[in-house]
Amino acid sequence: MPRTLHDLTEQNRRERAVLVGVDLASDGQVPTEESMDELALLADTAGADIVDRLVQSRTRLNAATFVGRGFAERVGRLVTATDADLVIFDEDLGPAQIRNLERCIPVKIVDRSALILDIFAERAKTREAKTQVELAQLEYLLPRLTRAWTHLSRQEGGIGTRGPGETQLEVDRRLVRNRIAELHKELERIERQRRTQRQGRHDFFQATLVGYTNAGKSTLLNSLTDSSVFVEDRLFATLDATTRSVDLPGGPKVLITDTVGFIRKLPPGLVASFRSTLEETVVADLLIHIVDMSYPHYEDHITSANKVLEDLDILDHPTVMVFNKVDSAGEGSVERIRITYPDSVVISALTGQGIEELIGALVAEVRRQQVVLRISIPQEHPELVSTVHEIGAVLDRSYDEKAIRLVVRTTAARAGRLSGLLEDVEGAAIMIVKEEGRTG
Ligand SMILES: Nc1nc2c(ncn2[C@@H]2O[C@H](COP(=O)(O)OP(=O)(O)OP(=O)(O)O)[C@@H](O)[C@H]2O)c(=O)[nH]1
Ligand SMILES: [Mg+2]
Repeated sequence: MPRTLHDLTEQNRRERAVLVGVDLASDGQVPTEESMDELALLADTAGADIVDRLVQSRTRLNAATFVGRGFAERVGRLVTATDADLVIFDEDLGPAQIRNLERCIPVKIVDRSALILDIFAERAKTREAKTQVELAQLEYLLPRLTRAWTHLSRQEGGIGTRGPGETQLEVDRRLVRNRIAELHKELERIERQRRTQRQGRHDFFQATLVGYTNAGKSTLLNSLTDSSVFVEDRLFATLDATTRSVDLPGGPKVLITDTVGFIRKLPPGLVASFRSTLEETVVADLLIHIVDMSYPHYEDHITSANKVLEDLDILDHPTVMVFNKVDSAGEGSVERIRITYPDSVVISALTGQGIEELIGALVAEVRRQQVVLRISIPQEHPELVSTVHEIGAVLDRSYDEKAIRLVVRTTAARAGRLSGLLEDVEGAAIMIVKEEGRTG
């Protein structure tokens, strides 16, 4: 559709946003200013200029309007005075709250989840990421499909309206639910494909980079592999999973996967929707948890990342903590980390400092986990041979009258899973012949 120059300039104009937060007394949360700084960064990433930010101190939230009504009116006046296009709240708002706030605030109101989903929508490039984002957006939209949203249908583009928002608004919930069901099916298809791709990877030790967004995960993968995964000083540069093989000097070949970063207050449903991308994290033998140590409140990032890992049920997976950006970290931070995280590695993915130590730690971890098994599969169950192939590298195979005998190199955890599978199979046996960690 041809666009007039006017349209184009209108479209390219960055939106002007007012940020609003609440400082709840003693909620034990992140300092509000930190959270607001991050909200500003998110808004900037989404394409908005911040014209002002307001924080209200309260003892508890106002159920009807989130902030106090008087405060909401103040925000409304500020919006008018500053010619702002939207107001972004640092917490999630209920549909009724949005409706009530709209009585005092004459512009679009967006909450933190909507903002994050918006960034994801813009950044999603692959079919998988797009499908996952659309699903998360619709799950977010569904309970909010009320008349309050119809004002958005007149808008074109802009924060909070990208993606399905503008087309689905006039559509009723049933249609949205149908679309959600379709997307679930589509994701199942993608997940199956992904599983097929993953076959052939079982021979190798698999590590996945996890951590807060912008911690330097992609930069580290690049520096370990000489590849060029997209790196940017913006939030959520990566929304896909990229796997590269890395020859650890003096060690085995391992596969390292870079994936989507985490953030505090991730929209509910986003983790669930990104299940297929995050599956790479779930199947990993090792998590490499990257932390940006130049950020003064990095502990808070660790907590937020751990919360996502907990949601994925992998908080207790073997993990190496890696503190990145030591080149721009504050004085004394290395000493503090050495005390509070004695087994961690301090690096700069950018300058290469500490990378050798990290490689050493990875090699040690691979050795620690690796085992060699002798497995005996009864002739009546040849199908179990492929199950064995799915857990490790088959080094040797022989046959006798009764059994197929395999020698397999894998990890202790995978061996444990296999052992569980073979438990009830009569005549099957599994035996550890070598724990590499012990014998070197
Ligand atoms: N000073 C410094 N900057 C770094 C270092 N490592 C990464 N960065 C910068 O941090 C920013 C984010 O890096 P990425 O590698 O994109 O971070 P990421 O963890 O992949 O981020 P997401 O994909 O958004 O989750 C970029 O501007 C990098 O150049 C480092 O060791 N030192
Ligand atoms: Mg990245």
